[in-house]
Amino acid sequence: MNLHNTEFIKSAANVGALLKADRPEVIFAGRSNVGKSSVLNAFLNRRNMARVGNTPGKTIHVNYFDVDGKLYLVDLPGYGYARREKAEQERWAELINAFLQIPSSRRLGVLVIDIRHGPTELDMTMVNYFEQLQIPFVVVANKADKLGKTELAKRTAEIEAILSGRTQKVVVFSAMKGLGRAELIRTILHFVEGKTDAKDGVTE
Ligand SMILES: Nc1nc2c(ncn2[C@@H]2O[C@H](COP(=O)(O)OP(=O)(O)OP(=O)(O)O)[C@@H](O)[C@H]2O)c(=O)[nH]1
Ligand SMILES: [Mg+2]
Repeated sequence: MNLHNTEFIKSAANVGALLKADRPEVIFAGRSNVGKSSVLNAFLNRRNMARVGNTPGKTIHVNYFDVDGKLYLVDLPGYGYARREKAEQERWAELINAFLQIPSSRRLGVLVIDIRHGPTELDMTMVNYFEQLQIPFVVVANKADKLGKTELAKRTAEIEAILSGRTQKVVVFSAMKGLGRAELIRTILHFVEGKTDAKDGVTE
C-alpha cells in the first residue's frame, strides 16, 4: 500500500452525504483541538492533507481520504467544544451516530487523546460508542512533546491502566515530532492487511 497515493475525497456535512463503507475504514476521533488532523497528517507524512486549525470545533464535517484505493481514512469532527451551540452539538451527534451505524465489515477507531489530560469523560463516552458498535480501537496519546520524561511515563501508565482490556493498544505520540508514527503505521497496516511489519509492502 502506497501512503503517498492519498487523496482527499469528500467532506460530508450531513447524513445524506456520508459514503458507503465499501472498504476498510480507519476513523480518527477525539476531542476538539486534540490534534486529530495533525495525527492524520503525521501518519501520512504530509503537512496539509487534513486541515489543522487554530480555531477548534469550527467545522462539523466528516472528511474522507482515500489511501491507494484500498482504505478510507476518516477525520471525524471533534467533540467537547464548549462554546458550540446546542443545535450544533445535536448536529454533531446526529452525524456521528449516522456515520458509525453505516454497516461496515472492517473499521478501526483511532481515539486521539491529550496525553496530559486524557482520557476525559467525553473520551470515555467515545470509548463506549466504539464498544457498543464493536469497533476495535487504538488510543493515540498525543502531544507527548509537551511532557518531560518522568511525567510522560507516569501519564502513559495511568492511561494504560484506565483503558486496559478495552483498547487494542496505547500509542504514545507526538504529531509535532513524529514520535509514535512507525508504531501507528504498523498498527493500522496490521489491521488493514494483516501485516505485522510496517515495511512489508508499504511505500512511506
Ligand atoms: N505541541 C504539540 N501540538 C500539537 C500536536 N498535535 C497537534 N498540535 C496542535 O494542536 C492544535 C490542534 O490541532 P488539530 O490537528 O487541528 O486538532 P483537531 O483535533 O483536528 O481539531 P478540530 O478538527 O478542530 O477538532 C494545532 O495548533 C496543532 O498545531 C502535538 O503533537 N504537539
Ligand atoms: Mg481537525
